[in-house]
Amino acid sequence: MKTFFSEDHRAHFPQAELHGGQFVTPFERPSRIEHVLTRLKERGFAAPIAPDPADRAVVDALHAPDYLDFLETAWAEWKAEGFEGEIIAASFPARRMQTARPPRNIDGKVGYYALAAETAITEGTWAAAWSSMASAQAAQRAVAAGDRAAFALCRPPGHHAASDMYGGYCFLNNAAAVAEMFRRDGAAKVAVLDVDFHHGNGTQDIFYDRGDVFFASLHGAPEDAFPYFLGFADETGTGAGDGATANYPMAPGTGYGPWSEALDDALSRIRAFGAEALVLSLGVDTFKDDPISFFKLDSGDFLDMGARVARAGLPTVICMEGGYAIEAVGINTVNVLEGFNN
Ligand code: Q9C
Ligand code: ZN
Repeated sequence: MKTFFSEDHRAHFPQAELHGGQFVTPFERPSRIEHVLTRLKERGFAAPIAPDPADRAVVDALHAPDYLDFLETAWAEWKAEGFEGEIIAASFPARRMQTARPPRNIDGKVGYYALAAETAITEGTWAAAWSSMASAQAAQRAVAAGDRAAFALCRPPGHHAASDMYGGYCFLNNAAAVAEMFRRDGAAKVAVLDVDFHHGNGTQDIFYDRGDVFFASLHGAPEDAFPYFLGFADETGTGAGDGATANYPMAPGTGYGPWSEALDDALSRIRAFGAEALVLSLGVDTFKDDPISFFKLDSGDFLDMGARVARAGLPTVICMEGGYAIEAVGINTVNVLEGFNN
């Protein structure tokens, strides 16, 4: 299995994450990736391939033009306003406020486009997010050209990014772009399976009214876990997308027994849907020692996870999402790939 990866992820290295009322070093940090690269090498995977630039048309199909403009220009506007720190959202359009028009002021714009305040934007965020998108797209092209599967070592992650919102460490929705590319290449139906600990609200939102892309997510129940306001079991899609969304919210302490039952159910739904290609949003923050999550998967469980996903028998692009138990992120991620391969 080829890995696609861009060193440009390093341009995004915020110093601040708002966590528990303090600014801490972000959980989503560049070193996460080093552990994956090291483990890939140890386990005999081929050297990562630097991706060609991303196709802008695919990104334009998923994200709103004003949102993309905002991401590209936010840092310059923030500096021009005289702000000294990193970009952190502080004012949100909450209940019964206006959501139709983005403010002119950059502080207002930031709140308009943010879905949460933990995620900082910095000078290099756009370049890094664009490179992450490029890795995802390159992995899709490898699979479209005949590879059984490919791994996009994306950073920053993407699944919380909606058409016009960033947050949860995500800016551009890499997995959604891969699904869209499979459709453009002629697959009538595509599935996105999101096994990150957190609900893939962005991906769900992008495809919620579409009948050509099935979205399934296994995650910490919204009552207890970020993003809190989406990912309930009764969200099943709308319009042409009615029945093409499946959510599996699970309680604190959930281990691999019940988790893998949900996985099998999601995979059988994907089979019944008739998907011709699969995008795996792979977060390994389901690991028992993850610092911000509450599932109890062991490292060995990730091998079995990969094997079960492979049994779907579909051309598959695996996109890196979350995972914050820094030392174990490499082992757990590569275990999924090895379980898939064997
Ligand atoms: N301060 C992904 O796994 N909540 N995003 C932060 C700790 C946001 C996770 C809680 C978690 C976002 C891609
Ligand atoms: Zn996550």
